[in-house]
Amino acid sequence: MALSVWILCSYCLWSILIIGVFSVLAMVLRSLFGSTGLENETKEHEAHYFIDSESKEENIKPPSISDEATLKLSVIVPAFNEAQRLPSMLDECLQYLENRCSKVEEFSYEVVIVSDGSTDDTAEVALQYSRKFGINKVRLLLCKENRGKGAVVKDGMMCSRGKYLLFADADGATKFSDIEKLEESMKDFADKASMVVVVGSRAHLEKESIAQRSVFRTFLMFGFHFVVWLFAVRGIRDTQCGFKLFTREAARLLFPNLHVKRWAFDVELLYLAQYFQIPISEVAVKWTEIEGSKIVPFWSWLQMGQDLFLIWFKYQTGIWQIRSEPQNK
Ligand SMILES: Nc1nc2c(ncn2[C@@H]2O[C@H](COP(=O)(O)OP(=O)(O)OP(=O)(O)O)[C@@H](O)[C@H]2O)c(=O)[nH]1
Ligand SMILES: [Mg+2]
Repeated sequence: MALSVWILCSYCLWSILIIGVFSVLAMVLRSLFGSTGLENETKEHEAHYFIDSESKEENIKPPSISDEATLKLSVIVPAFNEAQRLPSMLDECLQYLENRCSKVEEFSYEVVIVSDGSTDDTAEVALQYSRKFGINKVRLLLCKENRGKGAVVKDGMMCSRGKYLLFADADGATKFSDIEKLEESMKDFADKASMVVVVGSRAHLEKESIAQRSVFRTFLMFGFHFVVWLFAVRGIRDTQCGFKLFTREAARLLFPNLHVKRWAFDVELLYLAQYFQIPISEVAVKWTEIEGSKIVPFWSWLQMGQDLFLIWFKYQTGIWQIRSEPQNK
């Protein structure tokens, strides 16, 4: 009797162990070789629609990045459960943009808020602004399931109308008027290149943030810098700032090539920009630490580390192919 119980137990244990090993192996293999086709990405993107602020129906067909620009500036705001932080960011941003419109005749803009799977009132907040400013200026792109910051910034970019495209975080951590500093820097390249990327940077605030943060977060930050340097991007001090400006030509080339859906997408964008030898300029911006970060300490960093490795591995092995032509009709 005792022997048969022992055999049964060890059989169960071995089964669990084998299933566990195979599951882990399957996960690793799926993340290394799983479906990452850009074609799928495009289909996913096509599934989104702008929401009409009056009827609240998904009935406004999005334009395409491959169309000619019809506005000066598009601001893409990824927003996941941001009902609390979004209003003050939008107030500041829209006040600045409206002010500029009234001063400069040829200036025009749109703000594209992209919410995916938010469980709070993020969409309702966005629609309030859309009603107030009109759907031509403020529009909501909605997706039912959560897809990650990288995926939604891509969605927003792919259906923007601006000559210049900025993505800006919904927490309002950056002073919006600092966009002028980015534009100044962009002008420096304007004569030489139609494709330019200008990234906001908090590198000048590093000493301050080290003093404020715990030793553990500082350790993770340096670890992250090292892994970025090792696997993907060299020469950019702050890859993660949520305030980046692109010319339409650069966005047209970079975003269709983007695979990473979560936090490390900025690194992939810069990796691609360096691959295409697109000039990248880093500009210091004002930055305020805002409560309510979506980053989960340690786990988000672990996920970023994995994505950084995958960027290196998948491009090196050719699993991810880079399309060299901009998306044109
Ligand atoms: N739509 C969408 N937006 C997201 C998602 N994850 C993050 N975001 C947005 O990305 C922006 C940055 O998120 P934060 O939580 O401020 O993170 P962070 O600025 O990188 O890090 P902190 O320095 O800790 O603030 C915010 O606008 C978030 O709403 C997501 O899955 N979907
Ligand atoms: Mg933030």
